[in-house]
Amino acid sequence: MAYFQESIETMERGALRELQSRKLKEVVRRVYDTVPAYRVKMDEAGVRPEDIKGLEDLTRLPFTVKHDLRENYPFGFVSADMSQITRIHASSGTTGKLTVACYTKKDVDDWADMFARCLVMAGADKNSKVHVAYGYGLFTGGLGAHYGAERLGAAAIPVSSGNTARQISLLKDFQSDIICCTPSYAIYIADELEKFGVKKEELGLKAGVFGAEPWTEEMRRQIEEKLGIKAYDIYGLSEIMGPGVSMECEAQCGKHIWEDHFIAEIIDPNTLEPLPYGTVGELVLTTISKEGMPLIRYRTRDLCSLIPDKCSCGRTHVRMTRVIGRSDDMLIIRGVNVFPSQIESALLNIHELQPFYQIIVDRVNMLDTMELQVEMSEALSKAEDEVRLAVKSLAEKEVGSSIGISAKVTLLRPGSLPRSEGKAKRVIDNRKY
Ligand code: DLL
Repeated sequence: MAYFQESIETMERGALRELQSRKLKEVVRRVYDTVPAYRVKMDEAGVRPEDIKGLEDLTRLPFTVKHDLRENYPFGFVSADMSQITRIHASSGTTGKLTVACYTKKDVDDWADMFARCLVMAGADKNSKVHVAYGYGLFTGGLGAHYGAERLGAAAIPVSSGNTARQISLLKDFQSDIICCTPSYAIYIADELEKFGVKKEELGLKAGVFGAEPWTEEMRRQIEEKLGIKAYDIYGLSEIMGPGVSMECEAQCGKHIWEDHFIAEIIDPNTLEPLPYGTVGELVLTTISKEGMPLIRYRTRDLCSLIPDKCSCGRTHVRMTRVIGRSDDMLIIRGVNVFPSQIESALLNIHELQPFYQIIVDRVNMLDTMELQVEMSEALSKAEDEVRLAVKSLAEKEVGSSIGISAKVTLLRPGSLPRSEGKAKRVIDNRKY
């Protein structure tokens, strides 16, 4: 079994908890002394740094939410002296104002280690060539993967996203064995191969490190088949670090969260009470190593559960299941909660449909409506009308039984929908609230 930092990745759980306890105390003291917003929050909650004696006191601490960061835009949550900050990223999200993340040199160093651990899980080593097709910009994806590849001693290829024709010719010419991009961009690249007359066998790819958006097992199957690779799920968010907070090992049964740097909890997003292992709720993360912008009990809004069992790979760090969606991306249609990922699963189980789809929600005569526009395979687009009708009703039936409400499926010709080079925009909600 290959590891990047074996003694940490396989650390005995008792020792890991001890390490977390010690670091938690330090970080709480640090933010109380250096971040006025945390001092206010903790004073309001009636908790002082000396009350935190270890992990068992974690739940006494107040939560941090995105709104706190926006209110203190841009640098209100910085805990280090600005002279120590060596990197600034930001994510735009959907609501406008940027969320800023500041890192010291040590933070960037730790991040590189964590991404290097992730790459090893995907089978990379120092002989690897890592094609980085995450955007570089202010987004954390590109540089996160880049530094991880370099830390491993592999060759980082900073292609960034976009210009798909060039991506394909570089993949072919350089024979990169690892590709890093969003799953929706991976499927786009796979789809374009044919157009450029390139066979998957002509590429040297062995594995992909895909994340930054929710995706499903059905999407994994399609990517693996179309690119002839093993597709791994990687998770992260700018506020906490960027990509590599957690990733799947070769067992592909949940993503190991690097617990020497983060403490993970699952809470009920309504009552805010902690939930036991195995129950789906909102992931809350505390950073225990960061210097630039440590965050205490940060509510990610991402819904998943934690798997504490020992993993066959030998790593001891807790795993998180696939993120089914963000609580703020959940659609409420005719009173029913629906996640786009449930729709993706249902649609992609039908072979005649392609992984390019859009969910259009509207309100007609006071009633919510949902239309699923999905592209047909080449074969289906050339088939008889009756065959298409049969596939359309099958899709409507599958979606209906999966989410519990009816949706109209519209089959589109291949290539009709806009392609994603980064995070896919799946939902168009035309309802006026
Ligand atoms: O998306 C960081 C990243 C880059 C992760 C590349 C993985 C790969 P943000 O732009 O701040 O950072 O968006 C973070 O994206 O809270 C999740 O809702 C979502 N997300 C990230 N990875 C996954 C994943 C990056 N594997 C937000 N599955 C997070 C589902 C994911 N959702």
